[in-house]
Amino acid sequence: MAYQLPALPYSYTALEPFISKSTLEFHHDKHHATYVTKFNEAVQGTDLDSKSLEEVIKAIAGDSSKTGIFNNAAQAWNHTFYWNSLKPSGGGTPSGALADKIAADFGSFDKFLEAFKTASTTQFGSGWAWLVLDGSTLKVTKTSNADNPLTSNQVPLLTLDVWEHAYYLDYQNKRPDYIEAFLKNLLNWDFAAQNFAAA
Ligand code: MN3
Repeated sequence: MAYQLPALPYSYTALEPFISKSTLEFHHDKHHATYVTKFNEAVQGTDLDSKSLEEVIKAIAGDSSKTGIFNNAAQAWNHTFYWNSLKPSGGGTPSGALADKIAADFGSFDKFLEAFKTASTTQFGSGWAWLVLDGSTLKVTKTSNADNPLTSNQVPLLTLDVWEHAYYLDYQNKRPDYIEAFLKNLLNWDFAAQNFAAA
C-alpha cells in the first residue's frame, strides 16, 4: 500500500507575501513529492512496506545499510509536519498550557524566540529547527539533512525547514529574514499546542 503525498493544509497563495505560491509549488509538488515517490519505490516489496512513516523512521534510524530509505521516509514525514507548523496569519504568541511551559522552561517567551533564531540560523547547511518535548522539558534543537527528533525519543511540537529550497526563491541568501517571517507571521501555535497536549 503506497504512502500518499498529503495535500497542503491551505492554498498555494495562503502564505503570501511571506512564502510565495511559487515556493509552495516547488517545495510541495516537487521536493516533498519526490521524497514520497522515492520512499515508496524503496520499500515496495520489503517488510517496511506495511509500516507507517513514523514506524519506518524509528525502525531504521542509524542503520547505515538503509540510509537512503531513512532519508526519504524522514523527509516525507518532516515536510508534512512543517506544512502543519505554518498557517496564514500565524506567528505571535502561544496561549494556555504551552505558553506557561515555554515561560517556565526557557525563562520567557523572548528567550524561546532567541533560542529558536539561534538554532535555525546556525544550522550549517541543510536541516531543520525544532521545538520539542524532551522528557518533561521543552527544548529548541536543530537537525541536519533529514534527521528528526523521533530518533532521539523526543516529541516534536513544531518545525522550520531551513533547507535552501524552503526560502531561496523568496529570500535568496537571507535565511534570517525567512526565520523572522516564520516567527512573526506564519508559526502555527495551535498545531504546537495540540502536539503538546497529546504528548
Ligand atoms: Mn524542504
